[in-house]
Amino acid sequence: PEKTISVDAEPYSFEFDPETCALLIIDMQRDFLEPGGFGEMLGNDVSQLRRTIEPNKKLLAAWRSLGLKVIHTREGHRPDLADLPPAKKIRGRSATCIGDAGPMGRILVRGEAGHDIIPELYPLPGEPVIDKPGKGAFFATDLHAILQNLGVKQLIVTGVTTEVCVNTTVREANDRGYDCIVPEDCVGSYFPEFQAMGLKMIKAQGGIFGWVSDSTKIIAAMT
Ligand code: C5J
Repeated sequence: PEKTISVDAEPYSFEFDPETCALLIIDMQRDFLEPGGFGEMLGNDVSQLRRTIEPNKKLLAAWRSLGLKVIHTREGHRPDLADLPPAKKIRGRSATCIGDAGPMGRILVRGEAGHDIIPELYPLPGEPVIDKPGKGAFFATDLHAILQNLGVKQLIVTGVTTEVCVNTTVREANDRGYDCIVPEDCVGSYFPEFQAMGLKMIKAQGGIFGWVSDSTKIIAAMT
């Protein structure tokens, strides 16, 4: 039986049926979040991302306790790098790029320690993990097929980074017909101004790509 829950959100309340709403956690990988990882090696302040761990943990625990659908993504490439576009590889003209040896194994290569999801949010058996080569989680993956097969119509999108992989995924999802709500305490950027604008872009113009809220409001509405 359908059950509609209403969450306080911007630009207006988000209505959803938990049975057809999945929690989609984007790229909470060790290389982006952990001290000593690739992100920090590039000079980024990982604390800007680490503040999202605790809220994500709470939301994930609430979602799991109700037996609802959870999907995780990881950004990365095949060990032979055959799926790495040259345009992505040469980006930044950095001495160290994707596929090179990094502090936690080869950078953004599947199977390496740094590519894996942080232990705090580690997927449970049965929770799909989408390995994506791009920013958006729909590009060159089976995410859309999995969501269709599960009967999912709406998504709670969390993870990192707000302006890159979260924003791209929300835009891709909305074009494919999914409603997306983004809890701002569960998404992070290395750059505070991009965090603010990345969220503003989603909810502008009457919610052009989706809704913005907070995990405490979503959890409160569920219980
Ligand atoms: C993600 C990135 N996950 N910023 N990647 O946002 O390169």
